[in-house]
Amino acid sequence: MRSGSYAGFMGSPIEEAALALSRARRVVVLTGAGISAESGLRTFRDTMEGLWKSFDPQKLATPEAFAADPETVTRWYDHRRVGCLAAEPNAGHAALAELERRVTRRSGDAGGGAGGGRFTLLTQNVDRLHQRAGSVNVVELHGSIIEWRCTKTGEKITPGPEAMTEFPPRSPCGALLRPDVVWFGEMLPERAVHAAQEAVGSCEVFLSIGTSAQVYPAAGFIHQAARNGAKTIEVNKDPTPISRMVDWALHGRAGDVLPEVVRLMN
Ligand code: BV8
Repeated sequence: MRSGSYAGFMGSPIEEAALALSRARRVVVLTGAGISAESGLRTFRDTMEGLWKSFDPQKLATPEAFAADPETVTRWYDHRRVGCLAAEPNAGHAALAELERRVTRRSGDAGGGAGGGRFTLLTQNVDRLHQRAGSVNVVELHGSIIEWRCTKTGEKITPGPEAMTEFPPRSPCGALLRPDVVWFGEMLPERAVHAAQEAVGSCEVFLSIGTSAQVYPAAGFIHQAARNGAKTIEVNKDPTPISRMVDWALHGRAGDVLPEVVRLMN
């Protein structure tokens, strides 16, 4: 971990991280499954009943798996979809929505530049809980499980809250429906990658929350931000491959740490 002292201020890591966020005009946040854990949604890796412990992602989260067994893949995804719709955003999601409001409310730069601060929330999550918590500038790097799309026309539909009854589901034209997520081996949406690159290229603070930092290209953004001189903060209940490289590693649950960071901001 790089030395944590910030602009001569010597406080605790969380106080220093809060000070950095209080002063930043361009902030990027990356979230992973860990921020939704306190909403009751299982993560992929970190617990015995993690999604990937019970299901091998290469058997379910790839186009090849869908082509080979569309019924099993769509049953798994519809099960998760219904769970996401039944879940509620938690205090961590709410704190990020408040952080966005504070950053974007900041006045123009010293040179009287127009517009307030810029806040970009990059998420690997497909559950749409950030949007339900009030976050506005959300970039869904890996798509959304709430929307599905026709494999023939690309038309998107939003199934209702109840579980599907036909597997694999079909679109009105008769072709298979698939979740509008990015599977392993698939390119991320071009608009999402462009938005991420643009935000990461100019951010002053990069905040990584609830991710094991192992899936690319999402896991590469913090390194790009650090190379561009951004201060980096991690919030995670466990150490990860980036815990030693960040300026401030805040160990704890996102639902506890994030509200405390916002409370400490001036
Ligand atoms: C691509 C949607 C071009 C579907 C997902 C280098 C460059 C580019 C690609 C690659 C590369 N190397 C390898 C690749 C291929 C691959 C990849 O990265 N593989 C990994 C396994 C090595 N990447 C791709 O295929 C990407 N496509 O780049 O296209 C290409 C293609 C092929 C080859 C080259 C280039 C597409 C990746 C997207 C896959 N789709 N999701 C779905 O949801 O089913 S990935 C999915 O898994 C998530 O979206 C997320 O990204 C990942 C899980 O990670 P996390 O979110 O971090 O969750 P995890 O459980 O792992 O960790 C949770 C963390 O939270 C833990 O640290 C835990 O301690 C913490 N935590 C738990 N509770 C709390 C908490 N923290 C705080 N508070 C708590 N309460």
